[in-house]
Amino acid sequence: MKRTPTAEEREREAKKLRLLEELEDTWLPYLTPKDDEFYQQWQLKYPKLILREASSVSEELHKEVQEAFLTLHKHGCLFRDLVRIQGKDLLTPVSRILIGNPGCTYKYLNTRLFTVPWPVKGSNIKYPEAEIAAACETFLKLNDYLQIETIQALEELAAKEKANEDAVPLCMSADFPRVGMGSSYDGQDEVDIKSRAAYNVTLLNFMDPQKMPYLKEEPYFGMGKMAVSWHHDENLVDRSAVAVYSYSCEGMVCSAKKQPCPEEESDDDSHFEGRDPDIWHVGFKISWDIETPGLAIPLHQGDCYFMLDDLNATHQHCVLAGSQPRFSSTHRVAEVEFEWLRQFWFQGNRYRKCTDWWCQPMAQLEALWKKMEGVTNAVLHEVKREGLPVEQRNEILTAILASLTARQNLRREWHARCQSRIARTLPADQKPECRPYWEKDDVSMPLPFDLTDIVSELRGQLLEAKP
Ligand code: DGR
Ligand code: NI
Repeated sequence: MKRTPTAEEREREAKKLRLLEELEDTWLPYLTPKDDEFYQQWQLKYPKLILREASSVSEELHKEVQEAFLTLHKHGCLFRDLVRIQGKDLLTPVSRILIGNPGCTYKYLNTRLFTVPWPVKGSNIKYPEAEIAAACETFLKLNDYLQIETIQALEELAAKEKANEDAVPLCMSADFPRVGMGSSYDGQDEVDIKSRAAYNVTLLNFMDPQKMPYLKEEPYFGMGKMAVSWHHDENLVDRSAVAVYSYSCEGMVCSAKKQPCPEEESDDDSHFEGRDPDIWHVGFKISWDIETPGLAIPLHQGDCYFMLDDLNATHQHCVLAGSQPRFSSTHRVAEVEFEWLRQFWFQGNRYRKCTDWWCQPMAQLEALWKKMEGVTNAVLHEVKREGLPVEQRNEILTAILASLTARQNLRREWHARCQSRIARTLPADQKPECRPYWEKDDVSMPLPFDLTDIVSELRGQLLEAKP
């Protein structure tokens, strides 16, 4: 079932189309390290994007992390997600797993992932396999390392910004003590830096391009095949950083492909080579900007990049596929939110493979939810009670109608998501389960799953009562 796009979504889509129209059939310019202006543009327009090449990370950590990726892959812990983008159900070409603090979740593209817990101090997590336990511990170790690197990078950025601020001519600021202008002395900066680097989850990604022949072409710059289209990361703590460890399995690239083609060389724009399609890259652009060139940053085995401060809000990024398989570990400060039960069961039984951590919390949550059904039922009885003053009845009716309507809409949307054609193609252990769900004749449930009749009855009562 198709959801009607919101006004905001329609406007965004129209704006995107206008941008694409403006381009007609020319590409926008983008830069790679082969271009002379590359580093200058990076420093000028993308200063909050940081790259730490593989050589800056210890060989031991590389080895451990890369083994951990392969272990999780071997145990079948990564899954393609059945996400929902602008009302469409899509299976991502990238497989993923979320690892992080026990009880944490991360929602992206309308899909909430639940952490396979990593063994934080004081926890006592059980794993079905010693190898999976070791892998989770490794990603916690990588998390600690990337957190330290992020704090250092944020401190350098703050120092750089401070230096720029101090370079502002004194006449513009002499009368004003510098308070509330970013350069405070109360240690708030330090607190902000720490909290914006306090990664609580990592979202692991994997894709083998040779097994994914239908990748989209990058539409604005002609950067080639994308594993992940242009986007902002969602549901992160405001201005928090994202740190990425990139593990592309290089070293098997066919060198015969590297012969230049003579005809193409004689072309007018032969000086513009573009990015190497065998190498994985991360692409960056400024949102709604077609003046500033985009960047394609090559990512070799073990390279790390960091998105600091508001970079994720002001810029979009995409992942450009190379020719070899690639893993990445993307460390984030996920926001805490709700909406868990349906999200969890929608993902079938995939979590069982790596952890049983969520069994008990989900059972508990479902029991509480069931109590809530009982309470909803009690409220509906109260509205019908004889002798209830009209004002009071209307007050209750108005208060519950909105939430019951929302509840009904969400139930319908999730029921449809579970029934989608693409959902039916998934293997048994990943098949979406619509839960909670119950049939009309289920005597253990006080109210029906489908609230359509109840909602329209309440609407009628409210109209009736209004003069
Ligand atoms: O280098 C990488 O593998 C980058 C991965 C990446 O950009 N992930 N982004 C997300 O997972 C994402 C997508 C949409 C909304 N929120 C997060
Ligand atoms: Ni992203």
